[in-house]
Amino acid sequence: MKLKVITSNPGKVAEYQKELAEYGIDMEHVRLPYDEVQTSDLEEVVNKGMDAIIAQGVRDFIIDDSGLFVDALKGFPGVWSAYAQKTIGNPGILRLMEGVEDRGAEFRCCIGCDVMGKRIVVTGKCRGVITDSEQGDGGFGFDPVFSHDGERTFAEIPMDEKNSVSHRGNAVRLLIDALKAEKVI
Ligand code: ITT
Repeated sequence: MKLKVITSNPGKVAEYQKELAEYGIDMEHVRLPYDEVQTSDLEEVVNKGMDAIIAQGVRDFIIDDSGLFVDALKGFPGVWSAYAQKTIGNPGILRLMEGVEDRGAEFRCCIGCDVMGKRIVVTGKCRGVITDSEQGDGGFGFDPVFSHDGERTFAEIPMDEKNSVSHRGNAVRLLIDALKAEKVI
């Protein structure tokens, strides 16, 4: 089976490919612009995005809306993560966290999957901390400033290890359960 991953972010496609290949699912990277509504709810962004894509006649796809929610910043950048990453970047996040003792943060990933006429929406989470400096050059986005174990950042660990604990890995495991329940795989 082939599923389109509709995203501007090749890092996401690589993570999906790694996790879903063993179920005989091939990922095809597709860049297809669609309107992302601005709300504070990842699942609403995904559901509205899926409606917009289906309205264009596209089927059998995955979209993923993710965000980094920092406790001390009251959940910022959250649903505005892509904008924050493009504007202030990781140095900006580190500056906002300068001198802040509470380093707690949570990555969340909401996956919307349209497959064989069914709609599956699942959300995975991963708790961790914001580091004091950027570390590592693997991964993408906020990976160099997020550590799930308080020792190494997501940019310092292999993709397999990131997937075994990450928000996206957890969301993919929920997606696999749902695909099995729907007898898609
Ligand atoms: P889309 O085209 O799929 O929307 P995007 O990169 O804009 O791609 P999101 O809006 O879902 O994706 O992501 C919000 C931001 O969070 C974006 O800057 C990502 O780089 C970052 N991000 C998402 N998942 C991440 C991960 O696993 N590790 C680090 N940063 C991540």
